[in-house]
Amino acid sequence: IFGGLKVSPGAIPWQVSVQERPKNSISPHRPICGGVLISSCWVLTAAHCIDKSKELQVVMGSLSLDRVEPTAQTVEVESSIVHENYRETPEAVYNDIALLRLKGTDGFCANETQYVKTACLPDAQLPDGTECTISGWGATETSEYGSNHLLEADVLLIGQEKCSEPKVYGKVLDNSMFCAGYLQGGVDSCQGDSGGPLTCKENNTSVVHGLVSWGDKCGSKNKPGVYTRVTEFLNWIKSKMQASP
Ligand code: 4AZ
Repeated sequence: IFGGLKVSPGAIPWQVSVQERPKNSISPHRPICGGVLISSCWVLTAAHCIDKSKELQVVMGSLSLDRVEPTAQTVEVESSIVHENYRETPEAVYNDIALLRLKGTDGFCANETQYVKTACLPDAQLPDGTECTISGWGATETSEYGSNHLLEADVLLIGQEKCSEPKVYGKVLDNSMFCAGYLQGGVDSCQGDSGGPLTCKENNTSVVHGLVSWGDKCGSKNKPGVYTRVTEFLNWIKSKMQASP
């Protein structure tokens, strides 16, 4: 996160760290992406975070990545479901969404606490200019390797027309994504934040409208962050969650 502030304990309890290691290895898991807890056993993340050859785990309820906090819950990923139309081109990333099914017994995986809670799914898109919050452990203006402490920043939703202007991203955007941030630059998500939440408050409830997906560098003028548009995938999310035994 560029232009961010340290998150206070319990302020973003749906944020998870998605971590990988080679299958059947004894090496520690390595944080690769963010994710969003949407029910006890399901996490939303970006499709481009998923390497099917790796073992994944999810850490919830922790602000720090360099020590295991007493509030942390670590759960293995049982399976990952990548969107069928996920596609990367040199210009953009399309349908960048995946679901992680956590290991657990009869619908019980994450324990809800002050530090671990689910985010709500949206009903409908919000107007351009709405203020929302992004968070993650990704690269910052001072560290390309990311932050040990979870950071957050406020960003504004940018309309599709504005973000498709030639000086911004041009005609590569589709309805599976939207832009958020500031055209003057400075405040943005970055590498390592991918898959993490963009939430907006509706009636004092945080609703996940976006997942960190891509952008041209980070914090640059006329290059805002691009987020997976969760409202476009509500039927996909619900059908995959129902179909999974
Ligand atoms: C990345 O490389 C990435 N500024 C993620 C987000 C943004 C840029 C790059 C948005 O994963």
